[in-house]
Amino acid sequence: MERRDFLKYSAGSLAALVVGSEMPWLMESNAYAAFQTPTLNFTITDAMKEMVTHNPFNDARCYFWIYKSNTPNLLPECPGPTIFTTEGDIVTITLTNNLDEPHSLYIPGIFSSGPIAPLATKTFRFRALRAGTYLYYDNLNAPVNRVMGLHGCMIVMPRATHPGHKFTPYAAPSPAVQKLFDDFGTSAHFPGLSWEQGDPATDTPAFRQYVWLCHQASPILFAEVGNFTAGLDYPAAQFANLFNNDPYVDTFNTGIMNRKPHFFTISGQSGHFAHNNPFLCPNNRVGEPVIIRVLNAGLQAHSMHIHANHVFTTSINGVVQENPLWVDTMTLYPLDVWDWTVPYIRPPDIPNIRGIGKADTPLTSITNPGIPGSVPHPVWPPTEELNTFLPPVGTLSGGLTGIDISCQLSPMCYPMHDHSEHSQGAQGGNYNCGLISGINFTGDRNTAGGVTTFPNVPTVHGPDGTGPAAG
Ligand SMILES: [Cu+2]
Repeated sequence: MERRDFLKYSAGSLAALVVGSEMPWLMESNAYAAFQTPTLNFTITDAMKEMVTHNPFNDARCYFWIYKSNTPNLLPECPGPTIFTTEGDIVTITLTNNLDEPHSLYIPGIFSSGPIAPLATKTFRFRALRAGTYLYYDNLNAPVNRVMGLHGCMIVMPRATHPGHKFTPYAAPSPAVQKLFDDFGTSAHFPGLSWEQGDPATDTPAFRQYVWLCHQASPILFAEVGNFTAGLDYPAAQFANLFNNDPYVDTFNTGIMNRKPHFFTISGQSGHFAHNNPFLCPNNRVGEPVIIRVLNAGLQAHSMHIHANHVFTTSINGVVQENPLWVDTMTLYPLDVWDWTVPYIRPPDIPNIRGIGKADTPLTSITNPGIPGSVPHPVWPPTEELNTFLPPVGTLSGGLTGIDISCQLSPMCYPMHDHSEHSQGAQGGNYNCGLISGINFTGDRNTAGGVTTFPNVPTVHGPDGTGPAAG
């Protein structure tokens, strides 16, 4: 089989397809690179993907099976594209199987293609029955086909509105969930915008939402599956056992690597490429609540710990919660699907030089003494970070180039990481190579100076055009 593509890094699987009726809730949001398409047209095929380095010098590749959208301009990725549709819409989908064994597309509670034979093409229609978050995947030879990469996220937005109430992600929200969304932007503890509200003045989209689709990838086992006898399914029990239990081998002395996952991804990216990616990692101000759709397409659990804000778990596996848990850590089992609603309240543990949790006191910047414009200011809104550079502006790298290596501490970045520590080092690498993302705070829309104006930020750039000029 010699048709495998090499996947190009495409800004982190933000690629989204909008299918069905017009959806102004999405179209007015410039945060999503969404392609409107009347029908879905997927080819089930294979691909090689660069996993963590994104450079040609020490690349780290993995073989995948993927749902490749045939929509022009949409780069193929693993996971498959995020599908947006609206409750009640009828979706037409054409599936072509380019692999050597039967494959399928399955959406729990909504659609099942059944087996599609090698080189066959079939067209189906289904109705997006119920608003919510869905994992779509190949349910044949479970869990092999899904874990090999044949999966993606589908979001069904509700059509119904509830007069006198604000918009939620659900057609029939529980009273508690409805109250939560009604409170955004109107109650003392959630000042700012409601979820459905945008603000062009601050480039804030309405209906802010993100997808964290977790997955684990084993380059050794996936290659073994790809090279397995054509027309035969790789034994599923053997796959699951090797994926989770293959014993440790001394890679350094043997040159052999074991068949456990080496890469742990959120929406196809890990480490820096997941954590500092504006399409995966929310960048918002206090007062701009967001939804994060959290899914697990893999075969290992992740204990997702989010910093800065506790989040409301408004839906678990399709069930809108009567009493949404307010959590900072929650275990995501294989095939789990949640909605996390992040209130984007002011983080309670803002450090200043008096310690964490101390009352704000106007303070003189001690990190950049002598910097013009460095004036006394509190730590919130985070103008402190915008005006703080570590090391201080003007610090030159030693000897050769003399580049200014100061780095601006903005935005305020809080991690979401996995307390199941196996996912945090990839290939024995450092902590930030694994399954990690986060949420960023770029200001506080309820505080003067926290919305758009940061008068203390130096705007002059250095001679190389990339860093701030000294002084
Ligand atoms: Cu933690």
